[in-house]
Amino acid sequence: MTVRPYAAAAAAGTALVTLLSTVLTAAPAQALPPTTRTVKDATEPDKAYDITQVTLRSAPKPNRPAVVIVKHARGVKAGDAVEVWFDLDGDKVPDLHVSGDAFSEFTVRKAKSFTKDGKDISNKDVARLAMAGSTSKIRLFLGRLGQPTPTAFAVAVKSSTFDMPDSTDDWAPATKKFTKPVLAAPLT
Ligand SMILES: [Ca+2]
Ligand SMILES: [Ca+2]
Repeated sequence: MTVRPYAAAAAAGTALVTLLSTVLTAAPAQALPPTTRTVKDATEPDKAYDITQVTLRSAPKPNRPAVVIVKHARGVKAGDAVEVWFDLDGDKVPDLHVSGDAFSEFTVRKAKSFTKDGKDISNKDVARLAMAGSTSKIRLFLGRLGQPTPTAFAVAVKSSTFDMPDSTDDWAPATKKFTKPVLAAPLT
């Protein structure tokens, strides 16, 4: 009888191999997102808090965060603000909205669209925003969102400065548009 667990494991292993080969065979048609992606944004002196680059990076391990690095053309000043929307299911509609002001608190909310937020989930510690120097860094713990954990994410980033007209807002990659996705974490 002692062989049974091994037989079961072997059967499960065969099933996994079958599944993997199915996935791998299907891969060329639907390539997996990469683990990192960098989007350059135009240098625009007429923007209040100009974004010049956005980098998305997968979590290196399940307990580590995925990271979004936003580069700005100058150092952060009081009154600057950054907002990041995340698309977690590839439908190009925001699911999560992180917003923060320089030298102040940030807020994490579920999102329904670029203009409508849902529940405030700041206390779940799903995302953290830090604005320092000429960099805004967002760390993303997607495992804390509950099941199923998203397999990939894309971002839309907006920068602005208090008391400046909307026309000086900067968006990356473009107004209310998402980057292409990266994996939330490497597939193992
Ligand atoms: Ca820009
Ligand atoms: Ca979505």
